[in-house]
Amino acid sequence: MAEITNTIKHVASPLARQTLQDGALTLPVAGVRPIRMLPWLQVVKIGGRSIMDRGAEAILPIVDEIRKLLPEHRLLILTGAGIRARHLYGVGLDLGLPVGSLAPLAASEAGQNGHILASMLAPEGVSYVEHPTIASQLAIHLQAARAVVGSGFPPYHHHEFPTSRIPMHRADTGAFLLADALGAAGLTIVEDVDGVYSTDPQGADGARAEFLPEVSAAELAAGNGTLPFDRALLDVMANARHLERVQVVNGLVPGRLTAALRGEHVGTLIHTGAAAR
Ligand code: GWN
Ligand code: ATP
Repeated sequence: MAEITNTIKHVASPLARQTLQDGALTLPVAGVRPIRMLPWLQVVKIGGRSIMDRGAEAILPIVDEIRKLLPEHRLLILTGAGIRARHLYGVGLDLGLPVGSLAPLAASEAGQNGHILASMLAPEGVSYVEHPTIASQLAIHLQAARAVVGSGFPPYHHHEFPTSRIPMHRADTGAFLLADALGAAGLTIVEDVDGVYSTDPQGADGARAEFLPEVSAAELAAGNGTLPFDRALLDVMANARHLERVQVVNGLVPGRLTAALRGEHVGTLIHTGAAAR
């Protein structure tokens, strides 16, 4: 309802008379927990380099596992970009392309992996859905099918942060942003290692890598070692609204994804900032 004050016409709103820059003023209105839009949804991120790039040897068993999972869960499966994006970064950086030009090019490789995975699951009624469809028509697609596949990359494009010359918001970050925004039941990140270790188990110091069955995003952020996912994911996890934890599992071991979706602890559980809220 409109009201007249000092000849200025205001629209009644709890935020009408204050700056949006002051967090203390907006907190009573903006600090409440958002609704869970798709509380029954399980989001699964499939590694581009760790799973898709291995071809049939890794993709066929995971397709078989997902096929068997469909009666139990409704899934949003998001793919990473893999080796083609790494080649693209190499060529693009050599030419001096800015990060905002590299981001959509790399994103399209994540999309290609999604198209491949969706084709393999097509007999089960699974399709690739485009970013705009994920944004506004996911619910109806998941009423028609038990699962859909999409690109894990967030569509930042030319708005990608210039913090690094390699796009910092890649498929792991994109998958978490979506899962948390949708209020999904969970996010499982599928890799080619059993979970998160103290150091890269496949790196030069691999022999002394210790497995971390459970860790917080804050603890990982405090270190500066390598991770099996985008470092930007830790910043996003710190501000999570719904997802209290994420599990990183080994997709090369049959049954791990199935167990994780059933709530079993079979990889590394990472606790987010939402757990403390
Ligand atoms: O092209 O594989 O969506 O779902 O980030 O933008 O670079 O686009 O620039 O709906 O909008 O290549 O064309 O491509 O992967 O992202 O898509 O086939 O505008 O369905 O047209 O936000 O798929 O693609 O790469 O995801 O990650 O046409 Mo692709 Mo991706 Mo398709 Mo999508 Mo980007 Mo669209 Mo988009 Mo672009
Ligand atoms: P994308 O989807 O972006 O293509 P991906 O998620 O499939 O990529 P990587 O980004 O290569 O794959 O991440 C997985 C790799 O990270 C593992 O194969 C492992 O060797 C490496 N890694 C680095 N640091 C760690 C760590 N601390 N713990 C576990 N693995 C690590």
